[in-house]
Amino acid sequence: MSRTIVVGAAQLGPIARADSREVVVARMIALLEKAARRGCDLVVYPELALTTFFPRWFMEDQAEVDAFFETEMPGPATAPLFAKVKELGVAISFGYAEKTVIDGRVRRFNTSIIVDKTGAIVHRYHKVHLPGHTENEPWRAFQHLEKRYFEPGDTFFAPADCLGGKLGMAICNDRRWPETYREHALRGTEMVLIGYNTPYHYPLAPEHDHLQCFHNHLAMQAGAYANGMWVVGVGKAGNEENCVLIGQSCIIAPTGEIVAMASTLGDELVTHDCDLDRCTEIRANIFNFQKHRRPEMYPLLSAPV
Ligand code: CDT
Repeated sequence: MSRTIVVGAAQLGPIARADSREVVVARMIALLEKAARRGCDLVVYPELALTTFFPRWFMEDQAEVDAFFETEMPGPATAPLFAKVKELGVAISFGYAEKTVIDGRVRRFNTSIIVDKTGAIVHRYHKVHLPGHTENEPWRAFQHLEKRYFEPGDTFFAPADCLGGKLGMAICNDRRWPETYREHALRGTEMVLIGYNTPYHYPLAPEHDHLQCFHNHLAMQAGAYANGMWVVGVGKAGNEENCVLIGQSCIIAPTGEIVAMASTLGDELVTHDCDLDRCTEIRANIFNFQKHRRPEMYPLLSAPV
């Protein structure tokens, strides 16, 4: 039986702070309809896909912050997206700010989900590596307050059974960490879906600004190759509220090759037929973990620093 799934990387252009969820969902649905016409089984959208990237602003009023969070999924604004998934029979993955209550405590996560072809949420991931800072740092051209608005994720880098394969997620900064991919691979993940919001300008080391696109692909291609799995990296791109975000959303084969890539900084869909059995090309050979991996020689890899 073929284990090829047709994947669409659905890059989103900028989302203004004033844009409503309804406006964004309509854009996502337009991409989903295009993906269905191209025969896609799965469409992947960026991190925090429903709103502007709000951690770039320092806010002290929790009500103002909470306006960017979803308390139910699907909610009134996202229900049409789930309905379209069901109507078209195309699975999706997207990120959003999640506010939830667990054991009587309010929790806020930078979340990503996989919704299967029936419109059911089959996998949920809470971002593990939260970049940025917690306090206002006015010297920056823009803030990056993920550490203020979210708590660190409590979900492992693990896959769910979906579309006949093992699909997992990571979110933006996670993609820079080799551990993300290796942990996924050790748990059997065959395809990692990664949404991102990455500015060209990195206030802590502006001398690296020109390397942002290079580092984006470098990390994801290395992760794909060294672990023999598909990687789908999808950005929010373009000039969003005077913060320019990189694009180059892409699909990467288990060999580390980019097989499809967006060429604009706007809403754009790129697709590829992804054969999940191609993971074996790497996993049965150069990175055969059972044969060649030496975990007893890497004890510090999971030890706290
Ligand atoms: N969203 C996100 O994680 N962005 C970071 C920006 C750099 S850290 C301030 C990233 O790793 O792309």
